Amino acid sequence: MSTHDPADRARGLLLGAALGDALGAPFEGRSRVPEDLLDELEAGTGELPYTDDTVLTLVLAEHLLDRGAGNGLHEDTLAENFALAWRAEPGRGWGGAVRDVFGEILAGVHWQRAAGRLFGGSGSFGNGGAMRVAPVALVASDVGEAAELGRRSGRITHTHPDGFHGAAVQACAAWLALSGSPDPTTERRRFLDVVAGACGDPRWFSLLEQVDSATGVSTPERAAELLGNDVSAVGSVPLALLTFLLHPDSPREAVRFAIRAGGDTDTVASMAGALAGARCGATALPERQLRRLEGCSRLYELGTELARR
Ligand code: F2R
Ligand code: MG
Ligand code: MG
Repeated sequence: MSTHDPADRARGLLLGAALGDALGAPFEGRSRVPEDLLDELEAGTGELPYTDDTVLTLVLAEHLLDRGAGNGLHEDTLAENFALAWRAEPGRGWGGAVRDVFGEILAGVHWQRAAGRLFGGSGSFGNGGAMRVAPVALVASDVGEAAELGRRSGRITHTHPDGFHGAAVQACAAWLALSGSPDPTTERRRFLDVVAGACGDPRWFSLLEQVDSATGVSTPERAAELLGNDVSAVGSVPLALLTFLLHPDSPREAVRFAIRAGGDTDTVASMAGALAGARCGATALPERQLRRLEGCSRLYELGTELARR
């Protein structure tokens, strides 16, 4: 159920993202995730550690808070902070190429050059820009600004258009989920059209059309067959948006659906969890799971502080 409390929504966005990441992480790379394994994880009592997705989401959220209202982001500082976070915690399950970018940044290479020369100069099309982008929705004043901040924060490591437009799409979806309009329960098509319009890239127009066509699916497996579930932005952001549109009023169901679709489970569940968490608020997240979530208090505080700004 949606909430009208902005602070609850902001906390829901950050905590939903982290919870999706932490619950999805044990299954990352599996083609299928049986329901009983997921039930077992949910019913457990141990800590739920997060991965690279949340490490970078935290860095971006802290950066936006430091910058203050209306000041957007500062790429050089953010690039350095991303790289320092990688160096501090190299065991968080990072993408293969992005580690090289961070290493080069710390060696003094400018982020534009380090990211731009990946893959023979085409840049990374991975979902790393999209997986960390949701906090920009907390400072953007409209969906257009969310798209712009999404593209700019994504380009720091992902210079391939698929990579940074993917970040813009997830940023727009997070902004709309926070704002509550268009309503994803009654205006799915309009929700996707606004995201596509704000992103403005023709490739994403057609990918979002495919999301619209997939809203009739009945299983996560079929959703993954139709939209993909891999580490590329085009193979994961559409699945995250579909997941949210199918379960807008239940962050728990959204996260479960994303994980059961297999593939890049931590990342798709994190992106879908951010969207459903933003709409429904932290109060709609399973309390038992939040108590087990690594970094829960810091994420809660950051949400509160960002909402205050
Ligand atoms: N890396 C992982 N998971 C695997 C290891 C986890 C294991 N449990 C462990 O603990 O070690 N997950 C994380 O990576 C994804 C985000 O990746 P990101 O940040 O986009 O990284 P990168 O390296 O830029 O891209 C990922 C891969 O995509 C392929 N690729 C990208 N652009 C390409 C291009 N232009 N041409 C060809 N291939 C390209 C490469 O294989 C990259 O390594 C998230 O899932 C996060 O959870
Ligand atoms: Mg990860
Ligand atoms: Mg992942």
